[in-house]
Amino acid sequence: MKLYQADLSPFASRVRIQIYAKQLDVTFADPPGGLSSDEYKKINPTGRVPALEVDGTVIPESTVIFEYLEDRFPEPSLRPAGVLDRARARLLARCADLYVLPPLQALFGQRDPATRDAKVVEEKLGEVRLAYDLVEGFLVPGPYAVGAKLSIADCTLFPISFFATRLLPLLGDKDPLAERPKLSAWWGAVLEHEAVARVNGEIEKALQEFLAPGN
Ligand SMILES: N[C@@H](CCC(=O)N[C@@H](CS)C(=O)NCC(=O)O)C(=O)O
Repeated sequence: MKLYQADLSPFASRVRIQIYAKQLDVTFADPPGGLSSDEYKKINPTGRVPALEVDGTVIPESTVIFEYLEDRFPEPSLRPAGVLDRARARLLARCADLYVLPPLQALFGQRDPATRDAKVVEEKLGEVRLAYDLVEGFLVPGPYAVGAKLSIADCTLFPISFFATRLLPLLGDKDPLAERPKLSAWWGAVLEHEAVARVNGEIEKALQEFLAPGN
């Protein structure tokens, strides 16, 4: 199997955590011609990463890839044991995608003080705070997001929260995890997981390269 991906992508990062946690034999590739290029769209019509190539078939969309890998390689399982906990894990992942990530992406576009729009920053910071209040409320006693095992909730929330913890202080706001007790405890625990720690290092390195002068 081959995963078209980018280390900085929160969508690709959730799948890398899963691949490392399950110790799957997957090679990683940059999208040929770049994201959204005609060349890459011939392989993956969405032009986005991640996309998983399996025996000549390409599966786009991180959540679809995640579920495919769970179905095909059930052990070790990243699905909580009970059906209610599975719903809780999917709910947290969905909250992260639907409510935390969009305002964060808008804020990422505001990182340069020279072109920053204070009104947009204030509005989007408010949306991020509300979204993390939701997540804090839905977190289940850990150490992971839903109980004692890594799940789609951790894999989705971790890379998104990496950006939140970096970006909000840059914009003069508080780290949104530090001021929420359940999220703060979760962050400390999830970073101890080997697969998460590995992806943490990969995103950090990719971010430094992205932010390097002249890039
Ligand atoms: N819903 C998609 C989103 C993937 C996505 O937007 N990835 C970004 C990188 S973080 C991308 O490939 N963007 C390319 C573009 O917008 O041209 C998923 O979950 O995989």
